[in-house]
Amino acid sequence: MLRSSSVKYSSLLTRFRLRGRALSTQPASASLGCLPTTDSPVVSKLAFFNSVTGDGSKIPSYRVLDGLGIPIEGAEVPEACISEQFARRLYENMQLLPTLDNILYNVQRQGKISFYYGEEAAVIGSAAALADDDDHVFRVLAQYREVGVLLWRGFTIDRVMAQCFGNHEDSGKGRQMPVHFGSKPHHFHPISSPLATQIPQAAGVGYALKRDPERRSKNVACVFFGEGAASEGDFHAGMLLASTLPSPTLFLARNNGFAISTPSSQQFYGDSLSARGPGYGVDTIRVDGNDVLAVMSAVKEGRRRCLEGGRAVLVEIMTYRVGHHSTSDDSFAYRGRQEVENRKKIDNPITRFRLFMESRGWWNETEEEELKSRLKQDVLAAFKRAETLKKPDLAELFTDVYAEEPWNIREQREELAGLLEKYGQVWEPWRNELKIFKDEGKLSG
Ligand SMILES: Cc1ncc(C[n+]2csc(CCOP(=O)(O)OP(=O)(O)O)c2C)c(N)n1
Ligand SMILES: [Mg+2]
Repeated sequence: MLRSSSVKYSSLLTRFRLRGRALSTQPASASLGCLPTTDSPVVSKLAFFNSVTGDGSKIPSYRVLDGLGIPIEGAEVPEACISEQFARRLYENMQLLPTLDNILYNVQRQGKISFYYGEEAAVIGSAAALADDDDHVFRVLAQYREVGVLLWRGFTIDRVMAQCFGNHEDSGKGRQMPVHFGSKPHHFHPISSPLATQIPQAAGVGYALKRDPERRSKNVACVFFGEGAASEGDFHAGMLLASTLPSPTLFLARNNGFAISTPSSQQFYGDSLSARGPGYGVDTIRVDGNDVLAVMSAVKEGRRRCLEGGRAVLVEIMTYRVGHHSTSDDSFAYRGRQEVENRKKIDNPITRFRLFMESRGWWNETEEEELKSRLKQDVLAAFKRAETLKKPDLAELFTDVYAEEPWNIREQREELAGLLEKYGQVWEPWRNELKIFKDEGKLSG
C-alpha cells in the first residue's frame, strides 16, 4: 500500500518536472517545474511581490507631446491621422467643451439645468480614435463626462441643449436627467446615474457582439468610467466577465484624481487602475490624459487589439479635474484654489495642443479669437433656442414602457385627463405650468 502510493507520487513528480521543463524559459538545469494546475514556475526563493512591473517601479505613462507641445524624444506623432485639417478638427472640438461648460455653468446658476464636463484631451482624443467607419462600429457606454464623443460623431449643439432642457426635440422625451445623453444613430447607449452600471453592461454588449457573426471582429463595446466608479464592485464584475468570456470590450478609465470630493488617494492604495488589468489577464496601458495625441494613439491601438484579438483592453487615462465635479459642487471646499490654478496653467491639454499646432504653423492668435467667439455664439444661440421650445407632449408620460397600454396605466391617464379638465384652466399653478408643454398640456396622445 505504502509502496504503491509512493510510486504514484514519484511518477507525478517526474511529469510535473518534465512539463515544467517544456514550458519554462529558464535553462533546463534551473527549472523546478510548474504547479500542476497552472503554468506558474516553481521557485525556491521566498519572495512576495506588490508590483506588476517586476522591479517595484510604477507603471509608466505613455506620452507624445511635452508641456510645450513638442514631441518628446522617441515619441511617434501619429502623422497618418494628424493632417492640418484633422488637427484643426481636434482643436475645435476640444475648445467646444469648455465653451459649453462655461455657458451652461452660468445658466445652471440661474437654476435652469445641471451640467458637468471637462477633460478635453481625454474625451476628444478617445472620440477621434473611436470614429466609426464603413466596416467598424464602436459602441459607446459612457459615464456622464463624455459628451465630446457625441459631438465628434455629429450630435449637434441643439441636441445637447434639447436633452439638457428636456424639450420636445430631445429624443429621450425629457425623461432623463440633464447630461444623461443617449443616441441610437450615434451608437451611444443612454447614460444612467448609478455609477459603474455601464461597466458590466459593456462586457455583456461586447460578448453579444462577438456572438453575432455579422458583427464579430467589426464592432467593439467601449466603456468610459471614472476612477471613482472603478471602486464599485461592478468594475470588477465587468473586467472579470470580459476577460473570462472573452469579448471585444475597451475599458476607458478616466483617472481625474477625484470622485466628487474624495481624492483618488482615498480610493485605492496600489498602483492605480492600470495595475488591475494584468490581474484579469487584460492588455493594459496608462496614458497621459492631457496629451490628445497620446490618448488618440493609445485608444486606437486598444481598439485594434479588441478587434483583432476579440479580447478586452484597459486604457487608464491620467488627467486632473480642474472644474468642480458638477454644477452642484464647490470644489474649493475640499482643495486649494492655488492647486487648481497651477494645474490649469502647467498641464492644460488645450494649451499643449495649441502650442503643437502653432509650432507647425497651423494656428495663430487671430484664429484663436475667431474660434472662441464663433463657438460662444453657436452655444448661446442653441441655448436661447432651446429655452423657447416647449416640453414634450404630456401624453408621453404614459408611453414607451409597454407595447400595449395595460389597464392600470389607462386608469392613470384617464385620471390625469379628468383632473386637467377640472383644474387645468382654473387653478393658477397648473394654468401656468401647462403652458410650457406642447399643445398647452392637452392630453392629445
Ligand atoms: C452607485 C452610486 N454611488 C454614488 C453616486 C454619486 N456620485 C455621482 S458622481 C460620483 C463621483 C464619481 O467619480 P468618478 O467615477 O471618478 O468620475 P468623475 O466625476 O471624476 O469623472 C458619485 C460618488 C452615484 N451616482 N452612484
Ligand atoms: Mg474621477
